[in-house]
Amino acid sequence: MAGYDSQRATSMPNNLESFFMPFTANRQFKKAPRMLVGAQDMHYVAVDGRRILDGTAGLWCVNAGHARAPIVKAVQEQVARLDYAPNFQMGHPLPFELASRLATMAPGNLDHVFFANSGSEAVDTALKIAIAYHRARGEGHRTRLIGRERGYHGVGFGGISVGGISSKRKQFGALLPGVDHLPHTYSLAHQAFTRGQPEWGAHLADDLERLCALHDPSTIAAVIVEPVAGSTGVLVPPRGYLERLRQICTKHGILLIFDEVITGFGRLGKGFGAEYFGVVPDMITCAKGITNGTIPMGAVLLAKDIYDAFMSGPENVIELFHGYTYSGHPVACAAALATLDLYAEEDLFGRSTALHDYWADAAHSLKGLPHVIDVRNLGMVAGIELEPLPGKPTARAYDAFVKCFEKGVLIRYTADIIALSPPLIAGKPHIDEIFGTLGDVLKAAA
Ligand code: PXG
Repeated sequence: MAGYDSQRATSMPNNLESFFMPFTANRQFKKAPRMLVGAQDMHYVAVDGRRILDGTAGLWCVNAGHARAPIVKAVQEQVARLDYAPNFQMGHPLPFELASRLATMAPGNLDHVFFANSGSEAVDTALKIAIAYHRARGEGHRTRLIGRERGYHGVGFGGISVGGISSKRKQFGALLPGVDHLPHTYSLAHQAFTRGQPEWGAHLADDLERLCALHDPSTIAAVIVEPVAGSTGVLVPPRGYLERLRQICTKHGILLIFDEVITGFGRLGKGFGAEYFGVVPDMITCAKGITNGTIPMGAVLLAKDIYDAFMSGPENVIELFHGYTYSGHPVACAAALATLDLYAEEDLFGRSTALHDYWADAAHSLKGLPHVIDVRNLGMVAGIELEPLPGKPTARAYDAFVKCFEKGVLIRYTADIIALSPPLIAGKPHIDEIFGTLGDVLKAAA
């Protein structure tokens, strides 16, 4: 019988072979699978019935906690009312509603929104808009894109080209031409065990002046950075760094794009990192927490003057030849609107801000445990860097990840860095359990 088979959704599949899993060691996983079959609030349920405390909000996305009733209801009602409608030369009410809600939340004059379905699509959209914007203003020579070493901007060709993590680029050929990179902002020597923003490193933004001198600023369309680099292992921007990038971009007519796929929607206690840092970019890319991870969605928030630059020429001509079948999908919009309501009704950004100090204390309590060479934190994010096992990079962090999972806590690792970012509904007991379990695992592994 066609329909939803709950047995199928909650039992171990007979065949694990066909699914080519993303960003996964497929053979290793399939020998010892970690299978999740349910979730509620702060916990996952594994296939063997164990509850697993979610220390990572899924993949940095379930900011309001799992399976929240108002979001579930909104999705169910919308899919039954209007499952799909195109937004090409047509429309339905929800993306208009959602765009104006996001415009109200966004800092400065970022008051227009282009919808995509993921962070990767949001990034490629923003890069394309940057180049097309300059062209629309008669500056078609501005085509270069500047990213940053250790930056992560998803997996599209644009995103991996401006991205700066070698493992995510090297399998894929020559990438986009005309791209350069700023240095990353991390120094173990100068920043180890800093609480919050490091004092050292604002001068690294001046490298943008060097790239301007090298390429001529009139060839540069945009600079894209994550306000806090997440995926590479939680690099917190030095004090004054983002401000300086903003100044240099403004001076040279270069658009500044903040990739807020992780820092958006409360991760730092504000709607966007831009608000937290008090630096307004020209565009913000976001995804993940926009729908609490329930339905795929990404978005680009852009300044009014960027939108206005496209609104010239005959009114019957399409202004931007870009978009996705699912840009502004009705079910994703319903999920996003319910999510934004929930964030506001429960004051989740404010409530989690009240725990930022507690979170920082808990994270930094790991200092001194075996092989912990750095702890970094900001908002409801922490990175714990481990000394790599000689000749076996990533083994130590992977081992901690597996052991924590066995003990009922989900953590995330990249290289030898553990990244933690629980749902914003986390309370002190959850924070204690996350760091307590991780601490026990690190001690036992010594
Ligand atoms: N930009 C940033 C800053 C991201 O963090 C993307 C773009 C791409 O989003 P999509 O939705 O296309 O995946 C991301 C995604 C990790 C991890 O473990 C981080 C991401 C994805 C998966 C794992 O840190 N970030």
